[in-house]
Amino acid sequence: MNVYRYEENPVVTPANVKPHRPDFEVIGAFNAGIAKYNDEIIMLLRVAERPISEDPNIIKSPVFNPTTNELEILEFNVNDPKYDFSDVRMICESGNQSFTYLTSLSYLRIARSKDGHQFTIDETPFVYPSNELETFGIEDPRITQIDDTYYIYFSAVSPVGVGESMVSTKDFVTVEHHGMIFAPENKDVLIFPEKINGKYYALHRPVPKSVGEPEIWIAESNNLLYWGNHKHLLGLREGMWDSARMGGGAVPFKTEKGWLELYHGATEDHRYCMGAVLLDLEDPTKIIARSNEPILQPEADYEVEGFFGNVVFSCGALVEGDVVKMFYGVADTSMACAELSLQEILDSLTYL
Ligand code: MAN
Repeated sequence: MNVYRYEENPVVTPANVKPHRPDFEVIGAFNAGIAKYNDEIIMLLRVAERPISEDPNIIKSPVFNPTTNELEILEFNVNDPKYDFSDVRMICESGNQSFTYLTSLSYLRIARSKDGHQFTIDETPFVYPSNELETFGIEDPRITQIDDTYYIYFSAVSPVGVGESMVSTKDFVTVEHHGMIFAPENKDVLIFPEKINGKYYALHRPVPKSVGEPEIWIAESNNLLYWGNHKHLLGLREGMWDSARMGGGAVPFKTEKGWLELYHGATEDHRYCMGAVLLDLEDPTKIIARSNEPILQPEADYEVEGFFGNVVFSCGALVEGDVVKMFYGVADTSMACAELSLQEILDSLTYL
């Protein structure tokens, strides 16, 4: 697979983003949703910020309070045996794998570009936590354009779980909120850009607890808000690049051979790669072909090292003829872009 990584990579880094308040620092500008609006490429960044801590023994956790509309800053001592700080992304209770607090708060902010190489970043957040299901932040947006409306959906994180919420906009200025469309635990929703045989379709990734694995499902809807007829679509594969976790990545796009979905998979040691799956044009619940090898894996310095290294994670791509411009988050830190040939991706798949 020929992968052309932009010379400018990473195209956006935390240093390019001004914190939204003076006592905070930006630690991530990554996992961005992608759209074309007028003559611009909109990169809707997940910006992660944390309160600056003067004391290396104190970790501060920002939590949005929906009653006051303010952030509350909690403080933890790294020597407190009640808590486990071994995963930089979160604060867990000792002996418990699920997190109690996050070490940063994420919100969505717009970066704009004419050419996909040089971006300017808006001065203020675009979508910010605004309700009780978003108190720990909003993350990993995807954007599906249907006619003149852009549907933006993202992980909404709070103590009651991580679900997927949706807003929409026509101008990237005014936003309409539609509430939570997939209840916890669910992430990595991808809404197809058109109806197929009269129905909207979405990929989603529930995380079953008693039996089952975090795998990709597909659902249908008449109105984009209420989803049903859920089917299990794509499973983990032992010993392969997508053996431990997986989820949809970029919004699926139409090719002659089928709907192409660029999805992420990770191994037990949290190495995140991108691969592809081809779905039937007339019935996207049918799989035609799939990547046995990743089409993109963490190799460049900025992909291997960072806040959470060895991660390439795409939430959006633009397709122009044979060129797939895959924008992707690197190491939970910055944004990069790589160009791949659509034909090469299709040829690389293993047909079932
Ligand atoms: C995972 C990672 C983090 C994220 C939390 C909550 O641990 O994806 O980046 O903040 O989940 O969604």
